[in-house]
Amino acid sequence: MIYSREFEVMPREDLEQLQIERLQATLNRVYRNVAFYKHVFDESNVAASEIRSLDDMRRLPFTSKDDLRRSYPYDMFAVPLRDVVRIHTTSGTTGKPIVMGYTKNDLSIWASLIARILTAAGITNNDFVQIAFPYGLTTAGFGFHYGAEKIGASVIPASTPDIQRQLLVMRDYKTTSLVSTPGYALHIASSLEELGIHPEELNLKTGLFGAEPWSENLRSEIERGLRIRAFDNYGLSEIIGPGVAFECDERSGLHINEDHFIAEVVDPESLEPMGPGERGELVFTTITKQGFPLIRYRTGDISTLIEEPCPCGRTLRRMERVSGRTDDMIIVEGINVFPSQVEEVLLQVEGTVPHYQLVLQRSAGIDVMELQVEIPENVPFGDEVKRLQDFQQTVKRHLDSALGISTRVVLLEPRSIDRSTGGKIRRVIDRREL
Ligand code: DLL
Repeated sequence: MIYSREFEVMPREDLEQLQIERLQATLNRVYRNVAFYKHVFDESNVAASEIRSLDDMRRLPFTSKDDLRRSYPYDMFAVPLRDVVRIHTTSGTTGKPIVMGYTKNDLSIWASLIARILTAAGITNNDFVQIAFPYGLTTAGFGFHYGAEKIGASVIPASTPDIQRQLLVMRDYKTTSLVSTPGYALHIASSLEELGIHPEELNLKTGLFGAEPWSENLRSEIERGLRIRAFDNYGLSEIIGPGVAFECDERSGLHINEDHFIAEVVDPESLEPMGPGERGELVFTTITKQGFPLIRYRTGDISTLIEEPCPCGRTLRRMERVSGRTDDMIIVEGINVFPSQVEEVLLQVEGTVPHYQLVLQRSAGIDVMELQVEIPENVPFGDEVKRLQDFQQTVKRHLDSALGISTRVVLLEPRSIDRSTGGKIRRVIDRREL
């Protein structure tokens, strides 16, 4: 099923024409309304009027996460604040998050993009859609909510991490579609037996999962455990939230909503465009957003574009599922964490040394992040047990509140973390099997 037939199966030539027209309008707007873009366009000697084809886009400067951090909170907004009707931010609370503003029109487009994703997975107004993402500053909960309402589904905003309540709601309210992270879906699947619920008692048919990397293996495991068909969807807060790309019934690559976002894949080092089928960093330009438009935004996500047409009939190009990151960002329970954030927090706690390692594990679908940190050389290990306990708890408290997830903190003897690779500590050991 196709929600926006007019755009999703538009002949490529028309789609590209539409993209270029929308791009030009966006470039003019950001040049006029966002000081950052006026400055960088002038500096790179490029005028919006000179960008007449998609190839010309290469002349435009990139936008990075750091540019957005520097614009905290509202400097990238391209409309007066009175036109902004919703604010969301990126996850992780250390330092300054990136703040996004949406106009009424942005929200309406966003809902229609989510409606596409749901429709492509076969979800209709006959479905009960249980949204198990948090409803709050981050984009997932509200993003999915309005899209599901738009197609007339019965929306269950079950924004609770409490797995038992989640499952009772699912069983008693006859949920047919689950929207969550893949990790959470696995967690639900593994809890069924424990709570004495048989998958047959549930009415679940479909799952829509995203916000973190996952694999075909994990897909099969979730499908078996919950007896559903599972679909991948991709997005990022800065570009809109969920709603950037989605799987259709073929489930071989994710269709990018190219009538709203222009996708490129570049070499993360040279920033030159990659050839067809080559892996590189995904870069997006928003071409309809009013509140928070972005030009050539570097996502840090690694993927490739699939040029072959999809048997489903959509002409929107596909991207392969995201296979990694160009930086060291990790996603734990749907929350984006940078080791540098952890380091920042550690350094704020008196007496810590920045010799640490993050070890990630997944048990019964739950991600566990353990921070292993060496105690300073001048505190003899084993001494002053109480002091060490206090220290451990202080580190944990700071970390939990800064990252928004619960971290296990383990203290180690000085110089006990492996430094065999050139004296350097590997900051992240990811033992989760995705
Ligand atoms: O995760 C938006 C979202 C919510 C997408 C719900 C899908 C479903 P952020 O918190 O800003 O936004 O995180 C964005 O998460 O750059 C990727 O690294 C990663 N990511 C998102 N979806 C996928 C996916 C939301 N399907 C970052 N596969 C992105 C792999 C994903 N990674």
